[in-house]
Amino acid sequence: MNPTSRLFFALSIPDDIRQQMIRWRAEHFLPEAGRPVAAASLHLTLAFLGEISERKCQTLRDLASRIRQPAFTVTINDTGQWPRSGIVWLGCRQAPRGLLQLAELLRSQAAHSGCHQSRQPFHPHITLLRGATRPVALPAETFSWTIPMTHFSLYESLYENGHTRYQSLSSWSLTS
Ligand code: 3AM
Repeated sequence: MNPTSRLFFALSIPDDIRQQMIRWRAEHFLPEAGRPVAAASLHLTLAFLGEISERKCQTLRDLASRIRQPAFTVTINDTGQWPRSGIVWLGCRQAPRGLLQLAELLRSQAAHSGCHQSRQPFHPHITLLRGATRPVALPAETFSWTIPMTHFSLYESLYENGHTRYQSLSSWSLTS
């Protein structure tokens, strides 16, 4: 790892569901709607940590490893756009309590360790398109993906050859 790294905690999405999501996106959005996020990069962010030192990262890893929380199921059945941030997303009409609790805990541990946390309320989402600053016609929610979340992960955001990719550094189990 570099002396500082751009890190975030997130839930990973199983490969078969990521493939279904990008198929749905290709069927419902014109290419000019925005820049598609690569299938391998689809994830649900829990807490963004920013550019942090190895030491701070180790502190946050230690705290993450002590989290004892039951696994939960996320149903992805909603879509929307935030034109100001240029994001088209997939999300859930009703976020499960376990997801909100996990994000809240990771975000408060991050804040206590000096990682600035947005004041915006946490809105769990999977970013599908970026650069979507013009309003797009949102298709009807003809999908419902049910995902059992059995672990959460720490990711590094790497910018290489003009592309961002996310690399999973560690994962921790949610108890079943
Ligand atoms: O793909 P999503 O939106 O879930 O938007 C960035 C991405 O989340 C978010 O962290 C994830 C990995 O890059 N992110 C980037 N900069 C951010 C910031 N300054 C941020 N979230 C909050 N504040």
